[in-house]
Amino acid sequence: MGKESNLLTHLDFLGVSRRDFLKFCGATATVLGLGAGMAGDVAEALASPKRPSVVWLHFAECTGCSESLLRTTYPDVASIILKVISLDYHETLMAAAGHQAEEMLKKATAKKQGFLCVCEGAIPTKDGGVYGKVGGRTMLSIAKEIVPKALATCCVGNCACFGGVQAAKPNPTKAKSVSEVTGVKTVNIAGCPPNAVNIVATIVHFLLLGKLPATDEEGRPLFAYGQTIHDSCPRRAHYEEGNFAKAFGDEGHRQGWCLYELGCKGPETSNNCPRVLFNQGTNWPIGAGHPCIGCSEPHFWDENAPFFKND
Ligand code: FSX
Ligand code: SF4
Ligand code: F3S
Repeated sequence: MGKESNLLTHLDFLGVSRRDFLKFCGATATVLGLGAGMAGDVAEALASPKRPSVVWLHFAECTGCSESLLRTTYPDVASIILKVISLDYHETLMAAAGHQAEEMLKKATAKKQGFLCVCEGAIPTKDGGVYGKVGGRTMLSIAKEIVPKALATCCVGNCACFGGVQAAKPNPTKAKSVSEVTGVKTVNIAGCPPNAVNIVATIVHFLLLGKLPATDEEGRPLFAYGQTIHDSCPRRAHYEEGNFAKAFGDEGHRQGWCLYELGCKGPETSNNCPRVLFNQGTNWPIGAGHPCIGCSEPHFWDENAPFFKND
């Protein structure tokens, strides 16, 4: 507990309360299926000075995945990620720029204890990758250099996992997933964007147990993607009873009936949205009356379009 107490004192100093931190650890343990009683173990894993650093690489994307992480305000995940997990390199969040940033990437990837690589975005491959560059280097060459050196790589968002919107037809830059480009098997936190809870839980799983979580055949962690949206949708009873909204804004839609006939892809989409919700547990797409578009499935932009039926 010594390390943990030091960490808690440090967090108090940084403005993250002890209560919030332990609540965060309990919530993360619960999402991982470990039980809230493991909160102390999660806290200890995060406090360990031996934990590997986390290097977050940006490729071609809308940065919605980082936004999803940072918009979680209770507990303040951003503070926890930045100040506890030690995100040693994140182009959007770090203060360093230019040569100083390049130096930080070199240092973070050369640490003795190794590093966990988190990738956001797909990688343009056409014409030697010239359609995506960071600091004058192609994303293609950065991915090929850094990803194979990592202890493990976690893809955040549909773009990094499967190509996402960048790879949608006609895919003018021939964008590909991190795994296709590097040949490295990645853990895929799918979604456009994915839920911050699942991103954090996967990173914590690695720091706590020294390995990435078990996955399905698409590389998605089973703790989050082991069930379909339809399996735990609160509108499921309406589906079973044949109560379907027929048009946006009609009586059935206003009464919270099933959105299947408006194009809902919940039955063939694996994700835990109905159980963990978004924005600090406020709501989720179907809760707001929007059909699931299947954003955690490979190639959903092409395969699930049109997203709505409203005739
Ligand atoms: Fe892709 Fe992430 Fe969609 Fe955007 O950066 S998964 S376009 S929400 O944000 O990569
Ligand atoms: Fe299934 Fe979608 Fe209907 Fe929910 S709204 S019960 S996920 S079809
Ligand atoms: Fe995406 Fe469907 Fe969840 S669209 S956010 S998987 S409800």
